[in-house]
Amino acid sequence: MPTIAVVCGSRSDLPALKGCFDVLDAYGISWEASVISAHRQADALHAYVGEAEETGVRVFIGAAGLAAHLPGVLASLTAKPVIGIPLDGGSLGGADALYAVVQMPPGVPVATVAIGSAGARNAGHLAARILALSDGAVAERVAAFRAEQAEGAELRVDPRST
Ligand code: RP5
Repeated sequence: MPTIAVVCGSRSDLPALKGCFDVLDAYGISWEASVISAHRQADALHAYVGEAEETGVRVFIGAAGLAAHLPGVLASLTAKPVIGIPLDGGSLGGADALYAVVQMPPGVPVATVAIGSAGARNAGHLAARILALSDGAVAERVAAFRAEQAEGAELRVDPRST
């Protein structure tokens, strides 16, 4: 039973999501990824969300490019948290997808992360933080990651040695 359902609109989106999968794996969080287009496979998307909820999915991550309605449609179909990743496959560099994902009407929230692979990694981190609210083991891993990250940020570079 996966804890996180990642849904993207096309197989062409999968490479941009690798960082999301890597982050979830690093936290030891179970996930499954599905390619289901909100525009091309609306009925299948509706059915999938119902099945995912029945199997215990706790957070949905939706990723799409162009007129990226997938995360918003996920949020219309579930009361679980939805994280949206705008992807940058189109001629507008992802601004089109960003606007589509972030500009949700009141009452249908999508927690929108950055465009592309940086956003994909943050979707994994944000999902972990949501789970950490009720899962002590995940909370410990989130804390450990933050500590490691802070250590890295403390590195000082001597300008004379560069
Ligand atoms: C969106 O259209 C997908 O999420 C993808 O980012 C974009 C292009 O899809 P393909 O034409 O590559 O299937 O729905």
